[in-house]
Amino acid sequence: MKANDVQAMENRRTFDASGVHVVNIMASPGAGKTSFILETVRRLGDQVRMAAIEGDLASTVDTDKVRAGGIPAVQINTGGGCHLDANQVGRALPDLPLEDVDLLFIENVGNMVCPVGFYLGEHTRVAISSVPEGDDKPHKYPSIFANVDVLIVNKIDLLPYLAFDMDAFQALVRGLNPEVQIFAVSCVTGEGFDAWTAWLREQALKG
Ligand SMILES: Nc1nc2c(ncn2[C@@H]2O[C@H](COP(=O)(O)OP(=O)(O)OP(=O)(O)O)[C@@H](O)[C@H]2O)c(=O)[nH]1
Ligand SMILES: [Mg+2]
Ligand SMILES: [Zn+2]
Repeated sequence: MKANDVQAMENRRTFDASGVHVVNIMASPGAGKTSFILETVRRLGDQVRMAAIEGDLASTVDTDKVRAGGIPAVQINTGGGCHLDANQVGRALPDLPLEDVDLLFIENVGNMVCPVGFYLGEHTRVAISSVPEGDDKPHKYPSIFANVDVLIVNKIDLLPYLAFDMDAFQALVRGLNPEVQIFAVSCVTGEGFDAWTAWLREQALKG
C-alpha cells in the first residue's frame, strides 16, 4: 500500500503539471460506468477536452466504446487483478495526450470492494450505484460509500419497476458520508445529467 501511495502522488504531480482534473469511477460490474462516461462526453464534449483510462481484467471492449464516443482512451488489462493500482495508471499515462486534456476519467475494474483502497492520484472519487442493485448496498459495502466525493445513483428510469426506496438509500449514504454529493441519473433518458455536468465542469475548469 505504501508503494502504491508513492506512485499515486507521482501520478498526481503529472496530472497537476498538465492541468488535468482526474475522476476515478468505481462501481460494481454493469452499474453503468462506461455508459455514464459516454453520456457525460456527449454533453460536455464541446466545452471540455476529455480522455479515459479503462480498467478491465481482459478485452478492449470499453476502450473501443469510449473511443467511438470521440475521446482518446487507453486500456489497462489487469489479467485477473480486481482493482487498478497507481503503477498501472502511471504506465498508461505516456499513451495519453495529457497536455491536450482537461478531464481524465479512470474507469476502475468492476468491483465494489477493493478499488476504493487504492489511491491512483485522482482529484475526484466517484461511486456509481445503480437502482437494480438494491437500496441495501450501503449496509453491505460501506467503505466505497464512505470514501468518495460523489455518488451517482444510476438507472433511475427503472425505478417504476423496482422496489427501491430512494430516500432511505440516500439517508443511509449520508449517514456514512455527510459531505458526499449525490446525483440521481439515467444514462438512457439523460435525466439528472444537467446537474452532474454543471458540477463536473466547474471542477474540471478549476484544474
Ligand atoms: N435502463 C438503463 N440501463 C442502463 C443505464 N446505464 C447503463 N445501462 C445498461 O447497463 C448495462 C451495463 O452498462 P455499462 O455502462 O457497460 O456498465 P459498466 O459499469 O461500465 O460495466 P463493466 O465495465 O462491465 O463493469 C448496459 O446494458 C447498459 O446499456 C441506465 O441509466 N438505465
Ligand atoms: Mg465499463
Ligand atoms: Zn482488488
